[in-house]
Amino acid sequence: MRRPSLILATAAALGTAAIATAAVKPETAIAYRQAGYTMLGWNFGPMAQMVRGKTPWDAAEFARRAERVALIAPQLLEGFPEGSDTGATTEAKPDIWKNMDDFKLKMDDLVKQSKLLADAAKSGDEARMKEQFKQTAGTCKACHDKYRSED
Ligand code: ASC
Repeated sequence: MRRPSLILATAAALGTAAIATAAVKPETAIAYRQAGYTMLGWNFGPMAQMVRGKTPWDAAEFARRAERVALIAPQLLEGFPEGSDTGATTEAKPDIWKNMDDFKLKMDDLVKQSKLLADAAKSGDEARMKEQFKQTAGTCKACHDKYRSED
């Protein structure tokens, strides 16, 4: 096999498609994505505290949490299957499903910036980590502003 990476990529794409098309109850998808965002926030919060100087800077702790964020972010999109705009209490606006291409672009921004955050964290360069944290938080905010109904 001359192109193992292509074969792996194809297998991964098919796997994702299979997961996305499997019948999932709306309430199950809502619970899944809320769990994902809870875990994202669990890790993002302490990083924000460090960036804002509310807790002491700890590069190793920041890196550990950045790695987690980069792993969680790519798992969120599949928590928004068609029909999961209702079925349980959710802050996800119906606009998500009316603008799914745009929503996917915003989710992709989060995935990319989270990856860059984990990369920056490996460098140990504090200024770079803080700047990349702000870039990543900006992608959270961009999506929330448009697609999350917050009280
Ligand atoms: C957080 C958190 C978010 C984002 C967002 C960034 O720590 O819980 O939802 O950062 O506030 O603007």
